[in-house]
Order: sequence, then structure tokens, then C-alpha cells
Amino acid sequence: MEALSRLLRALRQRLWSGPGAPWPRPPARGCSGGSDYRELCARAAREPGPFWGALARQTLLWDTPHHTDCEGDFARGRVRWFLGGRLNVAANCLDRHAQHSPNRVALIWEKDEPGTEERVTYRELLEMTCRLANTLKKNGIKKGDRVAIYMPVCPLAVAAMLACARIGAVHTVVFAGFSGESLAGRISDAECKAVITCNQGVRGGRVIELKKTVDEAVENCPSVKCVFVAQRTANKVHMGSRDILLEEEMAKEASVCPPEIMDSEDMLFMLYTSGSTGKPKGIVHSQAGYLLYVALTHKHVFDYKQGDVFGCVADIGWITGHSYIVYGPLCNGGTTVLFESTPIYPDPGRYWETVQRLRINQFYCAPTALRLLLKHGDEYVKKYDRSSLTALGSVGEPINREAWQWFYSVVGEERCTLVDTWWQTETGGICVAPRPSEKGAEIVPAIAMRPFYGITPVLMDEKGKVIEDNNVSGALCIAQPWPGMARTIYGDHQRFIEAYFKTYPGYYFTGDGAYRTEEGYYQITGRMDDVLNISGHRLGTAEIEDAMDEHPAVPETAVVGYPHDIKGEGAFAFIVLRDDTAHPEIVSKEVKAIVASKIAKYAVPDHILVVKRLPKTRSGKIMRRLLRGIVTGNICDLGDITTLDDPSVITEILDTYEKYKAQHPTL
Ligand code: 7RM
Repeated sequence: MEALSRLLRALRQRLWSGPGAPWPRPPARGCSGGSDYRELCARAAREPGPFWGALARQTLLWDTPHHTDCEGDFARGRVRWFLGGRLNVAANCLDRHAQHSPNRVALIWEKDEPGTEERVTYRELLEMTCRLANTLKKNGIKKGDRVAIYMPVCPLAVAAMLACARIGAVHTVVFAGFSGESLAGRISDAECKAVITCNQGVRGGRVIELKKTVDEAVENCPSVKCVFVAQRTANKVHMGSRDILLEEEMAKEASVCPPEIMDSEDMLFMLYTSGSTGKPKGIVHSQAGYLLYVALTHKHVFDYKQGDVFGCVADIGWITGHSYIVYGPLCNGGTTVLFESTPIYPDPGRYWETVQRLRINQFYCAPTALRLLLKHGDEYVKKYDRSSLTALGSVGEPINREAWQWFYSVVGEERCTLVDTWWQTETGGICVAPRPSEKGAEIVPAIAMRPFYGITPVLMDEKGKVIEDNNVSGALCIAQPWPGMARTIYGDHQRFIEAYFKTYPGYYFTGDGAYRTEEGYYQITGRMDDVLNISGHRLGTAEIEDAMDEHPAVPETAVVGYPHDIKGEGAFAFIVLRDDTAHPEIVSKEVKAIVASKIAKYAVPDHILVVKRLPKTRSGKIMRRLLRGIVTGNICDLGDITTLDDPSVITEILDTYEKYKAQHPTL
């Protein structure tokens, strides 16, 4: 008992005084804080309003300039930027570029079928967007209405997002890997009036039945009045009474659509993301602040220059796609790649063959893909010409040393800047990254993470006090509002306040822990709450548990994360069976199927262990911390177990786990 308490103390200690840096990184040559960068940060911190206000006037195209830079604070959890300003986001992303350079390429669609890219110019994208916008209007979609987009990465998906922006409708893109039930949940919560989808998708050579999934989803969504169906494949799908062939209708519409002029703070889009409780939250972003922030971070973090080809291989269903495939690059008049395929189709050279063929200059991806690719060896990289590359970016999860080194040395030939970028759905854009950095320091392997100008990170100790020292870790908070931050959770502002502004009053709490180095650089250590990061995708343990609990034979479940070679983190589930007659293997299979159909395939736990009971406190709360300790091999680190109802449960589960592990050597 005493030993266990010691272990618990150690665990808490580890969380707060920090595991130290995730891994020792080489010193940051030449980027220790240039005068430009320092000056910008100082100005932004001193007078954030005027600082961002001036940038907003310079960077965006306004219908009416704003009169008030910023209003509100974290104490109230309500912040607003550029009040009085009026503009249209689609006009910013399209019209002004189409006017000056109509034939400049806006999108390069790297289709799933290798070697079949398609280019879309600014003029063409503007026309496509206007036709789509007119089609939406014709079918009754108005300013403020919500529209769900359930599509693969393709030009029409981008046009759909921009068409919503053009008429002032609010899009909510749902990653096309989510199940019908997940889609339905999001459509209902957002009360979407329409869904835009494709007949089918194609990924890694496999057909995905998107329309079928939408049919399943909208069956229980009375708010949906029409479903627009684009044709990605030649196959016919069932069309019902509210279904509309998108391209056919677009062809009938005018290629001009006057933009709806929006207030800076009107809602631009919402995007669902997982939190520590069961239900995903609809994170709301507004027009001007978001657009300004993603345009500036895109330009300065990647050093994007006019004419560069920007290759972010994320899916548009995640915030990374919104900010760095669509809004950031297009606001900057850039050329942006839409990557529809997978890193390993037709073989593990796909990314680099694409880099060579499209002459990509900045390449932005997730560590999980790098971990997968490096296992296939360097040859798949080296056989393609990567001389166009100038910057490499990583996002979504902590990048481990091996992946960083491989990306930097093998992919980037030690010639490209590698930017590890930390941010969240809620932050809108990149907040911590090695750039911008000092002038002349661009070519060094920048590994030191520091705040983008205007971002004021602070670390908190367990008592909720700001930590001033370096060489420490704590809870990562941000002290000052910035234009790109989320404004609310759709339909539940109270939840917004509770999730982000209650834990450390007056500060935005990110949910992540971070370590600050001797020199004052930041390294992210990972989530401090019950949110998993599986292959760079966020998932709440409660979300998975809620799905598993649907199984009639499973009264209790608990999910924890464990380190996974490729995914970074995997889900490990513990379940209790209602009675001894249930067959564990059959139940496990059924439970997995339930998770896939209620959430998505990637949410299915890698392991399901049947146990007699779960560790609980005397008040009946499941102690996931202990289970995490078991699956991460930190049994010496279980911490305070004094509140545990019956300590013998630990040895009981440990025994079961050891037996399971013996049969699963990959664990
Ligand atoms: C962009 C995105 C956010 C969570 C965040 C972190 C983790 C993201 C990094 C990272 C370490 C990084 N939005 N995370 N980037 N952890 N280093 N560079 O991923 O809303 O889907 O996820 O992802 O835990 O809180 S997200």
C-alpha cells in the first residue's frame, strides 16, 4: 500500500515537474531570437489590439474597415476582433486573385489515381464557387444556415466551403472517414439544412460509399432539406426525393454570385472535435480573425512566397485542411495541393513522387505517416527528385526523434527547414513553431519551438500558479487573446467556458502539457486530459467508451491510451462482461464493430481485454490512471491509490494483462 502511494506521488511529480524534454534536440543554431521576431513579439504583447488591427487592414480586403480592434477577455470567455469591419472571406480568397492573375493555379488536385493531377486556376475556382453558391441559394440556403460537407479531398469540396462562405452560410466539414452515425450526430447538433457529398469516394484504390453513408445519416435528421451529390466516380447511386445532382444543377446557374458582406464576427464555420467528455464539440470560428491568422501563419511559418506550390497532405475534414489547404494558402493567393490519396498508395513512394511531379516547395504532414514510411526504407524517397522542397512541416502530435531525423535528413537532405507546428482546432492556426525566426536563420534546422507573434504561452503548476522558471514543465496555457482563436462551442457557450477558461481563470487552457527549455523554447509533452491522439487524430476516451457501452453484454468499459509504433498512440480497452456465459472473443469483435459504426474505423481499440472488474474509487469513479499505468508499463508509477475501493483489483488486472501480453508480443 505504502509502495503504491509512493508510486502515485511519483506519477504526479512526473506530470508536473515534467518528464523533461520529450527528447534532447540539437541546439538551435542561429534561431535564438532575431531582432525582427523579438520586436514583433514585444509589440504584439504590449499592444495586441493595434498590432493585429494594422495587420488586418494590410492583409485583408475589406468592404468596411473595422473601428474596434479587440473586445473582451478570457475571464469572461468571450473575445471579439475587428468590430465594425465587414468583408467576405470567399472574395478575399478568390476574387482579388482572380482579378489580378486569373490564370494562376489555385488548386492542384492530386487524385487518388497516381499521375492524374488536375489544375484549377483562380478564375475557374471562382466560377465553380459562384455556381455552387447559386445552386445553394436556389435551394433555399441562406446566410446563417448550416451546411454539412461530407466529401473527399477534391476541388468541389473546396468550392463547397467557399460557396458557403460566399453566401454567409456556415459549413461544417465532416471527415469522410466518419461513420453515418457520427455524421448524423454532427448534422443534428448543427441543425444542418443541407449536406454536400459525392456519389462515392476513392482512396488507396478502394471505393468508399459516401452517398450510402449520407442516406443512413440523414434518415434521422429532419433538418436536412436537400442532399447535393457530386460525381467522383462513374457509378450510379440511388437518388431519393431530396437528392440533387450537384454538377448538373451548377451547370444551369450563373458563374457570377455577388458575395454576401459579413461582419467580422459572424460565424464562418464550425468543426467538430473531441474533448474529454463523450460528445464532440462544434468549435466555432469567425470570419476576419480566423482568416487573418491563418494567412499570416501560412506565410511566416512556412516562408511561403508567391509562386510556391504548397503541399499539405492532410484531409480537409480536419482543421489542418481548413487552415493550410484552403483558407491560409488561398487568402495569400497561393497554389495549394489537394492530396486525395494515402502515403502508401500505390507504394510508399507516393508522397515523394508527388513532390517531384508537382514541384512542391513546402510539404506539411503528420508524424504518423513519417513513422510508417521510414519503416519502408530510404529508397522510396531517394528515387525521386526533392530539390523543389524548401520547408518541411509536421503537425498533429508530438514528433519523435527518429521521425524528425528521417524527415530532416532523408526527405529534406538536411537542406530544408523543418517546422514542428503545435496548434489545435480551437486555436485556428499555428501557435508554436520554430518560425518565424531571425532573418538569415532560415536555412538552419530549426527545432526550437516558440510562440508565433501575438501568442503568449505560459506554463502553470499544479496549484494554478504561473511558472516563471525555465527547464520545467507544466500545463500549457495562453495568456492573451489572438484573432484566430475559437469563439464558442456551437449551442453551448457554457461548455466553452468550462472546457477552456475555468481550470486557470483568466487564461486559455490548451489541455496539453509542455516543457520549457533552458533557452525558453517549448516542447509539447502531450495531452493532460482524457483525449487520445491516434495517428494525429483527436479522440476522447469517453467517446469510445460510450460507443462500447452500447453492447448489451458489456456493462462497464474503460479506454486508455498506450504508445503505438506508428499511430503514436493506440486505444486499449478494458471491458467487463455481464455474465460468465458471454464469449469474450465474440463480444470483443462485436464491440469493435460497434465502435466502427458509431464513430469511425480509426477509433476501434487495438486491444480489448476482458476483466472481472475495473479499478474504482470508493465513490465509484473508474481510475483510468491505474489502467494507463498498467498498459504503459508504469506499474511502479501508479501513484496515490488511497481512494481505491479495493486495491486487490490492481494485481487481478495486472495478472490478466500479463497473460494477454504474453499472447500479444507486439504490445
Ligand atoms: C492541428 C491539430 C490538437 C492536439 C493538441 C496536441 C496535439 C498538435 C502537435 C501536437 C505535439 C505538435 N489540431 N498536437 N500538434 N502535439 N506537437 N506539433 O492537430 O485539434 O486535431 O489536435 O494535437 O495534443 O492539443 S487538433
